[in-house]
Amino acid sequence: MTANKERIEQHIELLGQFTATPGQGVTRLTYSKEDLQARNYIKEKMAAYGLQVSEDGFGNIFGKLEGTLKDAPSVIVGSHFDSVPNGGAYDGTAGVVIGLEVAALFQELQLTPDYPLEVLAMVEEEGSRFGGGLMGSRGMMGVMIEEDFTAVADKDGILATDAMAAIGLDPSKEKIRRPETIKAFLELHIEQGPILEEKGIRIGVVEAIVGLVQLEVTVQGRAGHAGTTPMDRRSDALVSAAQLIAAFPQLAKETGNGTVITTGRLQVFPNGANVIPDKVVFSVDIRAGKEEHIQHALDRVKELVASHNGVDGIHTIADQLMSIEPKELDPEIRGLFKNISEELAIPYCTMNSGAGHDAMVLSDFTACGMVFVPSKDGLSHCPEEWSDAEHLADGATILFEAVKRLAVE
Ligand code: HGY
Ligand code: MN
Ligand code: MN
Repeated sequence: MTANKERIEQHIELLGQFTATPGQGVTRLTYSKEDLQARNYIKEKMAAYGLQVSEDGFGNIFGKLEGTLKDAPSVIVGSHFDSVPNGGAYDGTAGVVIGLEVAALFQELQLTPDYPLEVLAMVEEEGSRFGGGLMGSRGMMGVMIEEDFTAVADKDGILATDAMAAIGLDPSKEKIRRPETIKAFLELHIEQGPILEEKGIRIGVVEAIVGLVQLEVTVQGRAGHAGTTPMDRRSDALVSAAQLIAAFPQLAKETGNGTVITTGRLQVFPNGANVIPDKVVFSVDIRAGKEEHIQHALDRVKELVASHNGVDGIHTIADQLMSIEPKELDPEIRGLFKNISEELAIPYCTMNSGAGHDAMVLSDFTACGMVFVPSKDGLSHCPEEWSDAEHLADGATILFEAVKRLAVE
């Protein structure tokens, strides 16, 4: 049985319309109007494919196809459905759509699994609204505790729990997913890099995912008049922040081993053209394949930030928002994906992921596997993000076969 390319393409296209920035990529922030539109679409399709639909206390969406075995753990297929600002239509969404496609294939074949199948659409993987990232998966697996969640707010001070209620979600619902209720978690994702396309290969079987640390650095200076304040009497927060950020690429290079450091978000206060910046807040995202390299780069970043503290009236703080160590994915599931690809004569290669994924969180609690499909020109986290529906259909067929072998005795 092969997946339905047209059905996949249609889901991607329709979900891509739920964006706050039409014509400028997909901006779908967690618990926003666009979240609600996508949520309703996903729930409607889950129901249409015969799944029992539910949402947890974070707003993660579950669609369950009961199995013949009572109270047996589920094989879960899914990903996230939030986005980065002005992102693409495939990051996360493709994995949710493939979950829907697997459910549709079970329905078409009137196939009842022995272990339940669940399709999962998770919230706030990107951290675009509430910072950190992997919130839906960390929440449901209890990695982020209740009181931390109730304190979570966006940059406008809107609490996550209030934002949930504003779109009709109930934060008091059950939050924790007990690990013993999960047999395996499978995630299809776009590669978000150039390797598969350059190799001319359709499927990547992911072996490991880099670890990452996210910091928020605050540089506190003193506001002043741009015209009347002599240069030697300034505590300019933006000059200090700029010097720090400009030093990160060299730090990453010195750490080596593929270590990357990125500042993607920066806020200047009060942000007036004729005002010496009083305060700057910026993000630092550090990644590497080995924990020791992440730690080395993190130590160097913290040292550098601290070196500006107390100099010329500048004060600096580095807050750690989230960290997750590198993760190896389940060898048996990797082997399953390889065998199925060979049986179906679908060219594949093994590879590591430079992007973070919800599977990193779940892999501490259950067997996890990921399959990548090529990203055109290796682009992602931008409106140009695109993957071929043929490749997505290949991925769906592989995941469908894998679910059958994991869930049907
Ligand atoms: O940042 C990442 O790697 C993922 O897109 N959240
Ligand atoms: Mn992403
Ligand atoms: Mn993603």
